[in-house]
Amino acid sequence: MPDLLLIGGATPVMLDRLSAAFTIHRLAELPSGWLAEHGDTITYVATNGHDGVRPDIMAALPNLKMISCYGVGYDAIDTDEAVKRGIMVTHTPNVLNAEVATTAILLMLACYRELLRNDAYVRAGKWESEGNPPLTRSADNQTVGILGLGRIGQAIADKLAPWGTTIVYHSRTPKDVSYRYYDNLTDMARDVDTLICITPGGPSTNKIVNAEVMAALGPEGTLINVSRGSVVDEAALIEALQSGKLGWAGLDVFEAEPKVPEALRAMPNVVLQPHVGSATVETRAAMGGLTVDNLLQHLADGSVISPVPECADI
Ligand code: NAP
Ligand code: 8YV
Repeated sequence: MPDLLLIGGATPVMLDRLSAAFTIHRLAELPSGWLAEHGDTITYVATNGHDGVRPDIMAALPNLKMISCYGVGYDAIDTDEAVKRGIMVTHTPNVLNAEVATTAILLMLACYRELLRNDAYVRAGKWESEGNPPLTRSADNQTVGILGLGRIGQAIADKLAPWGTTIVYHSRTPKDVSYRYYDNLTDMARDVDTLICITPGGPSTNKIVNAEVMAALGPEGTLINVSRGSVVDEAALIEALQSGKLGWAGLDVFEAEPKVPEALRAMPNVVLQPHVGSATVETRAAMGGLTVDNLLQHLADGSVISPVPECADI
């Protein structure tokens, strides 16, 4: 059986299916020096969007044929190097669109309706002792700017329709949709109530949500980030929230996960989630299924189901 390097975890179902076709080597359990000695035996890698494949590991696998990523974002995998070496990279698009869209909207609604504040209010017995809490803002009939109107961005737009939301968007190229397109992110931020980030990570989006964009969003504005922590300038975000230049933030992703700055953890106008955009039993089962299907199909006939665009011609 071919040798597969498993980076990070896998569900029991994934492991059952993989172990029927591959000899699995778990990176976390390998003795030191194993890769230097036996790296040439590894032809397949299964990893995830967070761990990706470190450059030193990629370099230690001279006969690698394929990397299957459990997740749609693959910014932690060097696809230039993969293409150069003829290594196929696959990911899990579409099967998580609806779940991540729900997470984005969950964060938005929690900010608007002060879900955490009101929950704490009831738990602390303040409803009984102090009466009703202050009013919140309505999430209905807002203008929402989507940064990255791709597969998940469109699912967010679709799911926001019942809230009477006006959708606008920014990406590098306009899409074939009826929503207003902005070619400038700051201009869009100025015109919206909420900005939802759902682009890929990587160099082209690094800190594109900067101090200027947050100031344009303004004191009544809400920033939701379900993309990658690298997309938002976290230091600028903390400053904007502390100074009142930005009103609220709902965050699923952070610059140095799982580390979350104490300043963010202390703020009442911030809702925090531990990168769980796709983390339901149902959606993770679908992601795991596609991750394994790609590997088994490649093993059977050299083809795959969902290559990353850079590897489509390999
Ligand atoms: P997608 O279909 O490829 O959509 C990405 C969108 O971002 C496209 O509209 C693209 O349009 C735009 N974009 C790319 N680079 C940009 C740039 N430099 N500036 C502005 N817009 C840019 O991807 P998807 O399937 O929707 O997934 C998007 C990302 O969500 C993933 O890559 C991942 O990082 C993140 N994600 C997070 C979670 C979570 O758990 N929080 C779960 C799943 C995915 P143009 O090419 O025209 O710019
Ligand atoms: C996963 C994600 O949590 O798909 C992505 O890009 O960020 C999430 O769905 C991640 O890939 C698992 O590590």
